[in-house]
Amino acid sequence: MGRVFEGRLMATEGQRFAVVVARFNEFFTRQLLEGALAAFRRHGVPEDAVDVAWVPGSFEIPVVAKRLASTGRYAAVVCLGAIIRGATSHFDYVAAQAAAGVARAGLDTGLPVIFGIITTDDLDQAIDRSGAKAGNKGFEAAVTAIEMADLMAHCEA
Ligand code: INI
Repeated sequence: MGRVFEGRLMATEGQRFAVVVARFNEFFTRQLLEGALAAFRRHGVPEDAVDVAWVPGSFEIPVVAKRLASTGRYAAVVCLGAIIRGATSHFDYVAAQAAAGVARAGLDTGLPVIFGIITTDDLDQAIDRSGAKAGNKGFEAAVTAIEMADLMAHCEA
């Protein structure tokens, strides 16, 4: 076997992270943000090494994520939002563009841009994913950011 690249779940000293969080459905996104900040804290990232940008809705996340990813200041960018299905097809447009935009922000900048946007059929599913039965997707997204940041640093060496 050749080399194996694997990211560790501990942040390296000096690494900074950015979080882009949507205000829409803030009841849930605040919980996701709390989860993400707890994950950073518990994996050795000092509080002042995490910058947070609030945007109006999940549709606006990608452009800000790309801007922050382009600064060269961060090891990874975490995107947090809550898109909850309603009576119209609006959900599908917002969810599709948010997902595609987050992926593009990562590919365009070469930085890990993590998809921590929950997309749910109803409020119950949103509750489950923002700190109840199914955990906290914000926490998971921050852990993914730490792992990806470390992996990318190893892939360069
Ligand atoms: N934005 C969300 O983050 N979640 C939603 O569930 C949502 N719905 O359902 O409408 C939502 N819409 C707003 C959207 O993200 C933009 O802010 C708006 O369209 C202006 O561009």
